[in-house]
Amino acid sequence: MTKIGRLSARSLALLLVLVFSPSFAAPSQAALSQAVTGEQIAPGVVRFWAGADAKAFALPSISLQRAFPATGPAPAGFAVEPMIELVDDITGEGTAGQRTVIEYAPGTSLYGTGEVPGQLLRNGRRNVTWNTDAYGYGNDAPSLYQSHPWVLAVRADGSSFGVLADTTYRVECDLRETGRIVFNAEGRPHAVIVIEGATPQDVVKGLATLTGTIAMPPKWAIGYHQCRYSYYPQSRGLEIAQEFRKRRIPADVLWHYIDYIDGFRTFTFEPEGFPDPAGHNATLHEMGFKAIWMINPGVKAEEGYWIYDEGEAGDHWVKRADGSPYRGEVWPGMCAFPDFTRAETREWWAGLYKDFMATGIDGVWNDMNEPAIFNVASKTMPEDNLHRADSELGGPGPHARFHNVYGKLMVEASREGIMAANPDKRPFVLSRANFIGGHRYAATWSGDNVASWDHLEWSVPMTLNLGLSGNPFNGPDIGGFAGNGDAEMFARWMGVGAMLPFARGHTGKGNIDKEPWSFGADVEASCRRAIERRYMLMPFFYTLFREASINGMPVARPLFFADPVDPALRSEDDAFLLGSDLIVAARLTPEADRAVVLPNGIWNAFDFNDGEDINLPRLFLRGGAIVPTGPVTQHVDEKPLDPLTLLVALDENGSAEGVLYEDAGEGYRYREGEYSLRTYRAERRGDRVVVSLAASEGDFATPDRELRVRVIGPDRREWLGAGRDGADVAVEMMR
Ligand code: MIG
Repeated sequence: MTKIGRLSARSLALLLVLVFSPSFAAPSQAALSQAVTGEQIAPGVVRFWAGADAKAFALPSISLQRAFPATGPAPAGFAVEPMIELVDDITGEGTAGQRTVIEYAPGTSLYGTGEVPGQLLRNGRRNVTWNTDAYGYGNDAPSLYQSHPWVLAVRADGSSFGVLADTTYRVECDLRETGRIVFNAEGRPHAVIVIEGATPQDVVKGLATLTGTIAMPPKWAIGYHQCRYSYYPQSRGLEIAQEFRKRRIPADVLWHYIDYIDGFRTFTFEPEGFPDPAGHNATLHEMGFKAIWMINPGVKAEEGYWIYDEGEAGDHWVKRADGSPYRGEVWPGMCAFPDFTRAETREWWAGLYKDFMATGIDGVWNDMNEPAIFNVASKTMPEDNLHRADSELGGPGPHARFHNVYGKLMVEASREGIMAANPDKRPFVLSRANFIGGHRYAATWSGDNVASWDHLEWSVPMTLNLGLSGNPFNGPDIGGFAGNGDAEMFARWMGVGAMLPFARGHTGKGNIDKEPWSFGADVEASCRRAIERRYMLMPFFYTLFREASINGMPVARPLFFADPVDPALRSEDDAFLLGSDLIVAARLTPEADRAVVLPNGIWNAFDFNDGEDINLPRLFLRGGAIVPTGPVTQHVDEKPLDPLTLLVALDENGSAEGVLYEDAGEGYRYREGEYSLRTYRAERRGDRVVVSLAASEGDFATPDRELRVRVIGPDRREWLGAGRDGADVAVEMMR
């Protein structure tokens, strides 16, 4: 590895400068810099260090799902050779850190970097990992709510690599200079993990082997969610739920936010507006709705409030640097903050969910967990606050080290608590703050966006880049959180939002109503069609979530996944793939209809008899694909999947294939084999297409049901057939 020699010369020079500079004081971070070393930790995955001393001095990883001991030396000729140096001043303000530079060849496109505003392609951009309450963020906001020090690079030839700066400290991820990826990380030395792959898909899967995958969510969580800040009192929420059923707009979940909380004392209910949460939840359940309620981390510092008293007695709070109590202001006034870096505190917090969930709550939303603090310039707690972290998190340290994982550790605790409270159910947690790897505990929404055309456009690339950063279950506030927007914007937002992995309408306090019917009959019709599409595609969505849970492939994928060599797809922001078979070409601008760039190969336009609706995305099915769909239902459990309708597009050889995954949609019996994974295959034989069940696995009893086949050809030509699922179905193709 030639660059190592060059590197050590650099570090040596740096060391000499530092040794002879008058401000040099031992121990120096830079003095730890030696020749870069690499060790393989998985096939195609190499972990680099600034040298043996740096490795010895590094903190344990909080990104990875387990330790990943070295399996051998870096393979000879490994394509990526990072230059890593430890420096005593990474910020220009005297903070020690580590600089990593990775050079890349012309024609390389950069993605990932987690939750970032603006376009998909990240070449030329800069962001800083520092979880931030970023209400109404702009395109130049360096830091949003979550942190993913991770870049995915796709070379001109379609081969790919990814780089993870494996540190929880603040990292400037600087992609402004052509040809160089630069990570400027504060804090102690850290590993730089490089994943090399033949395709970007390989690298994303490689990231999932390191950081884990999402667990299979409850099926209802993939339905449509309705939210607002706030539906108050509880009867208002019920009215909203009833309105969905009355208007025949499918929905699965109604959300409850901070205004249900008694004086914002977390885990309490305000008795006037919410006198009977259990009864309220039961009524929602009768209507086929699930209920999600919000829990915030800040605990009102008030003697006599039992959670505060317990936290005091158990010594659970984050402290100031000098060990005195830290208090910060949030909704309840002055608050204490659980120190989630301690297992003991996480267990305590998890236990608080037992009685809360017993009121019939189905899922939990953790908000404000950057943690957001009011009335301070930094918007968060002092960086020198003390966390008494357990040794597996590297032991005690300053907030600067744990800030970016505060939300992640909180949702880990929340998830544990919910699972303990409802051991037979799959947990659902939504979190505003998180860190790379935290997708194992919580889904994401893209924070307090704005009801503007810009933010509508960013909805797609933000979702895609999060997916490329290992976090597949996410989506924007449909309709925009800040401000009102207008009817056309809302309709188009619903059109695309209903096709994103997490689909929730939401808006902030004081805004106009933003339910699907709030903008008049035409927009209501568009919203109904958009959400009906999601429910017709539910068998497909569910199958894609299963894939994400197994190998980390995102549900929504960038268009370039269809052809990583085609430069025309590298910066496509409006269109994306669901799985690998369906293109969603969204309409994200007022009036004008942008041209859709389609990948090479066969992509057949189709719709659900809703193609005239200008607010809905256009859909294209890949030649060679079979996509499972079902009837419109008002919620996911309303009725069994019958009939099953397969959308079939033939490839150039006249064949197609696709899978359908099913299970109970809840619980864990699928892990004991109670699932159904069916592979369908279509073959053209003369003027007929025969669709057969080619393989079937698992013990889940699918209904004895009708199978409909819709063969979708070029130029919107279609041929229909029907039979029974399990038997061959022949479709006559008239010429
Ligand atoms: O500062 O719970 O991002 O989605 O509706 C407001 C009320 C606090 C911020 C969240 C937003 C939520 C709101 N919360």
